This record gives sequence, structure tokens and C-alpha cells, in this order.
Amino acid sequence: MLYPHIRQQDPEVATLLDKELKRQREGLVMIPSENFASQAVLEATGTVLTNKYAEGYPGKRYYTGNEYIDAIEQLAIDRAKKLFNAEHVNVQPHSGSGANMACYSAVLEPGDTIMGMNLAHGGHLTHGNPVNFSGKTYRFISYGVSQENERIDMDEVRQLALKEKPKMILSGATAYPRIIDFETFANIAKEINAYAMADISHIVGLCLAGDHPNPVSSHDIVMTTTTKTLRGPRSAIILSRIEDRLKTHYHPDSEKTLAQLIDATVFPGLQGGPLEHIIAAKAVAFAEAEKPEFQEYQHQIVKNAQTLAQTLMHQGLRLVSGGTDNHLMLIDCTSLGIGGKDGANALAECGIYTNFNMIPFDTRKPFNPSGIRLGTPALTSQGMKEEEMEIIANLIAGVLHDIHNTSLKEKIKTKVVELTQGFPIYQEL
Ligand code: DSN
Repeated sequence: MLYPHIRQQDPEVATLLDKELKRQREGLVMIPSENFASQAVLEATGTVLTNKYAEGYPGKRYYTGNEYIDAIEQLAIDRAKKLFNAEHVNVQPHSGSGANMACYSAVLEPGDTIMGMNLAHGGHLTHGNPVNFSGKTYRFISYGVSQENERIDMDEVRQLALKEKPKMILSGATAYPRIIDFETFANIAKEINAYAMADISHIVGLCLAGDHPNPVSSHDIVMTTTTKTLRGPRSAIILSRIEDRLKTHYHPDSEKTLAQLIDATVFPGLQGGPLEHIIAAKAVAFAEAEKPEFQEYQHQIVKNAQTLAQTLMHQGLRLVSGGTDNHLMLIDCTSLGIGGKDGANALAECGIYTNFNMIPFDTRKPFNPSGIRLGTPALTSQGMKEEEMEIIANLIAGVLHDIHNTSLKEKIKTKVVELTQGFPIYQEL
């Protein structure tokens, strides 16, 4: 029986867990940052490691009894170093936002200038939004996409960098459907003696499989969450060089390496006890990502996104930048005469889960912007391929062209459930 102890002891929680599993099974999870972790990853998160305090790092803990915890954390570190070909890895950050905070504060002072991508053009809250710690602590200068083709213009990024002289250039996005030119970002950072940092949370799996350029060798610091295309637990890691390339410039008195600065900032700088059960789950996910099936999976995510995008456009929907190179796309709802929230809610009524999102140069407000963001990582984990993407794109277009048609939405909901039955998830649960 599923969750026997919770069911016996706490039926209220068990019932909600059952309902959420059913929702995930019978819906189309198309929020591009969501995915289905393997059962092995799920199991690791529910282990006795949650009981243990392990402040510190392997071999240097502030508590006794950490011999097996040390082995697990070291395994996660070694696996991540091998997987990413990284000089140094910190596997302790609890989340992407906290990890970004650690990256900035490891090498910068409050008030320092960072360049990051505008949230409305595809960046992230922690890339300098004024309501977030990032925008409040640092002087963020935003770059965006050009109005003409809705892509990042690297000449403009370079001009802005030369003018503003940031101490860090941050690349990476959460709603950008095109390839990011990490090499040019790194070269610009070198040219102005700034740190090059990339946040690859969304595209990490694609980077590992060669479906997107990988910034690890060209950047000083790379942060990724482990949840999304990596298909691990809800958490994050920081990859970095060992040496601090700019140490004499920014930390003249510091003897610390970049690796030491980052470790000291994560603990004791920002966090206390690490979540060792989650670190074990990360180790499991890193081993899964070494397998050839993982590469095939990433290639299929991209192929599926291509078919989804093409079919949506054939159905008369405008996609930001005219398509996608990666795992996600943004539908511009403007010509449909609806807000993105209206569209995403109508899709959710049919069991198709996407999220409403700002699009570049949006004339609407974030609470009901013009865009719908959707992607293929979770559907691809279920085994869906191009044929299913065409079916799904047609269903989506049908709903978005007629969001108030209740009987149509009911019919589509039934079709969605039927479709998911051919691609069951978590069959052993
Ligand atoms: N919330 C994540 C996303 O949906 O892209 C990023 O943190």
C-alpha cells in the first residue's frame, strides 16, 4: 500500500498525497521547470538521513556520527565533479535562490554591480529583480532581448558591460527559448575583468547531453538546480573553478581560493545543517545522468519541443522569437485577446499544466501577463514523443482559441486523461 504509515497515522495528509499523485498521473505537466524524479531519487529523499545533523563538510563536521553521511556527501561531490567535469562542487545549497545568493556573496560586496538578464525578458527573480534580495543588495544592470528578433544581442551585452563595468556577468534564464552564447559571455567577462557566472538551472540536462553549449569550462561559477532537466530532487549545487582568477583585484587580502570562498559562504555563511537525504538523492540523480539513456532523454526533450512549437505555430499561435532551440517556448496570447493567466487557467481546467509568464516588451502586468510558458521535460520523461506533441499542441490551440467553451474543455480533459493512460508514471507506487 502507498504511504502505509501516513495513511494510518494521518489520513488527512494521505488523502492529499493521493490526490496530487492522481493529478500528476492524469494531467500533462508542461511547466518547463517541473519533471518526474525517478523512484530511486524519491526513495533517497525519504530516508533516515533526514535525522542527522552534519554542519560542516566531509571530514570536518561539527557533530559526531557522520562517517556514513561523509561518505554519501563525498560520493555526491565526486559524482558531480565527474559528470560536469568541474574542478569544485558544493552540493549543500538547499535551493537555487539560496545558491545564487551564495555565489554572489562569495565574491562580491553589497552594492557591487552585476549584469543579469531582465526577468521580463526571461531572467529570474534572483537575477536582480528589485523585489528580491539580489536587486536589493547589489546594483544590478539588466540586459534583455532585442525587440526585433527577441534574442539576446551579444553586441549590446558587450557595450553595456564596457559601459557599466560590472564585477560579475551573470548569464542564464528561466524563460528564454533560444541558445545562450556562454562562450561570448565568458569572453566579455574576461575583457572587463569580471567574474563569469552562469545559472543553468533550466538547461542543465541539455548542457550535459550536448544539446546546448555547456558553460562549465569557460565560467568561474556555475549554479544549477537539480530539479528540472536534471530530474533530481528539489535542490541546487554550485560548480566552480578552484582558483579565484580575480582574487588580487577584489579580495587583495584574502588567501582563500574561489572554492573556499564558495564553501565558506554556503556554510557557515548562509546555511546551517545540510539536507543529507536530499544530497543522497542528488548523488542518485548524478549517477542516473551518467547513463546513455539520460543523453537520449535530453535529445528527445529538444525534438519534442521542436514538434510542439511547430504545431502550435501551424495552429496560428505566435511563439516568442518564432520557436525554440531548447526545452521551452512562450506563447504570446496578445492576438488571442486573452491574458496568459486566462489561457493557462483554461488549460489547467483541462489538466494541461503550463504557467503564465511575462514576454519581452509585455504591455500587461505580471499578474496576468501576455505569455504562457510551456515545455517538454516532464512529458518526455513519461515516454511521449513527436506524435504525442502534435496531438497535445492541437489540444492546446483548441483551448486557447476558445477559453470559455466549457463543453470543449470537458472533452479535452477526457482526451488528456486517455492520453496519459498510455504513459503511466510511478507504476510501482
Ligand atoms: N521557479 C523556477 C521556474 O519555474 O523557472 C525558477 O526558479
